[in-house]
Amino acid sequence: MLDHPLTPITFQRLLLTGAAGGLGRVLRPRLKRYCASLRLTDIAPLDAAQVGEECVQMDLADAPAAQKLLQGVDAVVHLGGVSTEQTWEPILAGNIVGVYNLYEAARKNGVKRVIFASSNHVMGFWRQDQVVDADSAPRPDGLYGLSKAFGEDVARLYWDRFGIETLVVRIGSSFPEPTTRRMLATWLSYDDLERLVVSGLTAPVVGWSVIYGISDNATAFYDNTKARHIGYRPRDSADAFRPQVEAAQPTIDLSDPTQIYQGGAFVRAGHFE
Ligand code: NAI
Ligand code: 15L
Repeated sequence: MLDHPLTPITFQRLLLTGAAGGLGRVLRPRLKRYCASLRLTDIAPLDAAQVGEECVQMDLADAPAAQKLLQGVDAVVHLGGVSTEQTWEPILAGNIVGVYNLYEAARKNGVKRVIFASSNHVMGFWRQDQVVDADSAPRPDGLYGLSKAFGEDVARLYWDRFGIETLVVRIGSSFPEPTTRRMLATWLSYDDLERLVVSGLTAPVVGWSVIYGISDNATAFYDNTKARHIGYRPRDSADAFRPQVEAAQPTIDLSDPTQIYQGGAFVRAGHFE
């Protein structure tokens, strides 16, 4: 948690989807400081609502429930959905139908901005010796990455056609610490996650923009130059963890696709095996 919030309270009501998940639990107390009311939702049970919170347990694949969920919301931080490589059915429900329902509900309720938790796995089949930016072509590494690419396109359609702004955040690896060589490139600290989400919520003009969700990592294979207008300035870095990570993983096997491609283990994961 940042010592001081980045801005005074800005929003009347923010919606956080995926609030029972790993990053949802991280952002729940942090986002409260930026809004009068925080609406939390997940398909899984949520911890009881505290003062200034509302909890709604629902499936994003349920269109009428999504319609109700978005009522009276100023902006959405959309983390909900499947977050790993899985079979098609849950991905279809959470990440395809769910994201469509969310944007339809945003349109019908006049919600103007979404922070969409996309993933580095939209770009997973680029190699780790290539640097990609916001305009590089998507190369999903599985059904999960493909579903996030779909979500990014839904967001773009709703910007082009209806003026709903989205910051697409292709999150790298947001965990307490980087633990692998790959994570030295992809790591996003929780404090930088908060900085990034709040930058996206408060930037004057977002349109439809793509940013990679990473800390200030020396070996990043992502270039965020084209997202300068978001005003995100990471303050943490995976570099401080480099000695311990390299000691734990002294060599890299250049014949192993999971060590060559940006998507890491995801390039081999899932039902294709
Ligand atoms: P998580 O799996 O812990 O949380 C996702 C939440 O979404 C879960 O609580 C789950 O119950 C909920 N959910 C799943 N299907 C749903 C449905 N049909 N309706 C409503 N809720 C549903 O994942 P995590 O790590 O918290 O990630 C949050 C978001 O960020 C996800 O969208 C993930 O794809 C994305 N992301 C996370 C990264 C990370 O390093 N943690 C990296 C890249 C992307
Ligand atoms: C993701 O998209 C996942 O949601 C997360 O659990 C990590 O696996 C992350 O990517 C990663 O690539 O490290």
